[in-house]
Amino acid sequence: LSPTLRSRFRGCLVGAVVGDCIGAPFEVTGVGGPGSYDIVQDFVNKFDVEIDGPGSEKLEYTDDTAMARCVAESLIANNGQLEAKDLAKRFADEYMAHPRRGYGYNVITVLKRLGDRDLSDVFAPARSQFDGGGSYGNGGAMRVAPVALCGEDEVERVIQNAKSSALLTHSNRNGYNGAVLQALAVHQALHTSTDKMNSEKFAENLLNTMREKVECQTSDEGTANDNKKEAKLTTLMSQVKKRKVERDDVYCQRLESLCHFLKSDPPAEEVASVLGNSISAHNSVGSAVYSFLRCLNPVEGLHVQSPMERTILYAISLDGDTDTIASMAGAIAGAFHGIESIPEQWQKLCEGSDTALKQADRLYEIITKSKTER
Ligand code: R7I
Ligand code: MG
Ligand code: MG
Repeated sequence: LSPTLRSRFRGCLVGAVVGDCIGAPFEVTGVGGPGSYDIVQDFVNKFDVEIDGPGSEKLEYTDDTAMARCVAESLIANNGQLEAKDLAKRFADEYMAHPRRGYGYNVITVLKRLGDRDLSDVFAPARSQFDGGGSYGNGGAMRVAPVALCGEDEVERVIQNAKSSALLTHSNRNGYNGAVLQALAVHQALHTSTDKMNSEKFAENLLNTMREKVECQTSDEGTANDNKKEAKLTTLMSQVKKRKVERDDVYCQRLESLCHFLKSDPPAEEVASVLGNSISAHNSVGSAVYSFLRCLNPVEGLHVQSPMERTILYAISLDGDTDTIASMAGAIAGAFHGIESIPEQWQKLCEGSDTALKQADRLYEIITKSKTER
């Protein structure tokens, strides 16, 4: 039985929160190399014992959730529409109120400038990052799930809004296109019924959309020039070193590897090295999508109750940027499996699950209301 749309909305936002909260401690310590399932599993197994004990503390959320909340709150306040100015203000206010949530090292410069009341162009601060090249960190992708929930059945709208929401902090093509891919993955998961799921088709469909509607645009301004320069340099270097050349359509490249991996089922180390486990969007979003798809089926060495739990643990086990990869994977998986798939103990233990639940309901009401009015 497929979960209801409301359940999927809830699963998506709560899934993102639990991925962030459970993944966060490992962003600091690491898990000991990709595929170290035992460490993550031992950590989660302690939840049942500790939650009822005295003095049990919640697992705190990080910047991933703090910013996703702003996106959701802004969409709710604007009846499901993405309003860049409003969102910029919320990002800035949130950062000022709680600066110690583990924000990326460079994005804080942008967040401070977004708080400036005289700022006329809210996209300007992001553009001056990295000598004008813009950030390709995964911060645009990690917070984009609420945008996908408001996409209804319009893929174009998902793409446009994901891009705008990311551009407030990430003007590098790989930065905002990572947000687009993550939003498309959530959107597609949300609208795929469980009995019709075919992981290879799911991935191929994402690849086609990215190829036809997103990475095909060669006239893409922004950092196009920097990218060209960078590409030339990369080609030159690789000719010398005879290494792999990274293509311009890096997300299509990742999705091609992903499609191949769904057939070959490589060890976690290979997944982490090819799809990435770092703080850059092009080396993390693919891993989140893969975690969701791979974990629809059992993973040897990972003993869990459900595909949802498996997804979170698997994503964290890839090591590296654990909170963010698990949060993105959790949003996609939650949009597919629904809220019932997330253990209640996890929800209780993860700070901010309750707010995510409420925001999901508000967004669901806005979306269903606008549908019946049309
Ligand atoms: O992308 P961003 O919001 O960071 C998100 C990450 C998540 O893992 C969170 O959990 C949190 O830990 O941070 O923040 P940015 O500062 O824009 O980007 C993150 C990092 O990516 C930067 O500090 C850089 O190390 C790297 N980076 C770049 N490095 C070189 N050249 C991003 N863009 C570039 C670049 O163009
Ligand atoms: Mg974080
Ligand atoms: Mg992170």
